[in-house]
Amino acid sequence: VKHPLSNRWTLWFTKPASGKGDNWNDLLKEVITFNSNNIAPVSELALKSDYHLFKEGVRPEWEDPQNKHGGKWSYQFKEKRNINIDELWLHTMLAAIGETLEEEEDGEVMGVVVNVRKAFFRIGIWTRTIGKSIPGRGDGDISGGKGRSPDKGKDILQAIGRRFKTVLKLPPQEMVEFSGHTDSAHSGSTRARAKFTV
Ligand code: M7G
Repeated sequence: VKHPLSNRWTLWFTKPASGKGDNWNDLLKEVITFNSNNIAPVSELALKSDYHLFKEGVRPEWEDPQNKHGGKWSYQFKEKRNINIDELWLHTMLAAIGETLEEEEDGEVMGVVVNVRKAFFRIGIWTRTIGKSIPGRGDGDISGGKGRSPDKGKDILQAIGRRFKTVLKLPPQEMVEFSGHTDSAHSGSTRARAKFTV
């Protein structure tokens, strides 16, 4: 059994001592233990299972206020036996956590998803926008809310798509597809028509 991480990791914090009387044991605190080893690897999940890793406060649903104007980049691996889905999913999660999929100011990436289906594994990256301004947000002309020009929204998404492709180690001729969640909801499936590809 290949686990996503080979060790459990704990982040510790040492509180600054306030005076001479402080003892080390009271200052040293466990902040969080990332116990990935207790999580079943994707390769062992039953068909129709998903994992969703999202920013705190965002539910992995189209309906969430922070997703409802957004979309996703996705890729389907149809040769299920020939790919190491555990490693691909780990690298996708690490790219999301390490924030290497976008520039800090973009604020597009909401989470990452893996779907286990009969004919394929699908990995997706959910974005806050589809590269257009969000009406009624009062955040200016475009999605980022920091004075992006209209074309910049789509450029940002395409840059995320290209980085996604690198994380998945896909050859140039393989395309990742972007689709809006609204289309996914209307078609009743994620297999909605792609808006663009890279
Ligand atoms: P999927 O798992 O994205 O793709 O959607 P699949 O068709 O390859 O399995 C499967 C179904 O799950 C959809 O048709 C919806 O019924 C339901 N579903 C999936 N998502 C992500 C959502 C969501 O965000 N909101 C709602 N309401 N249903 C969803």
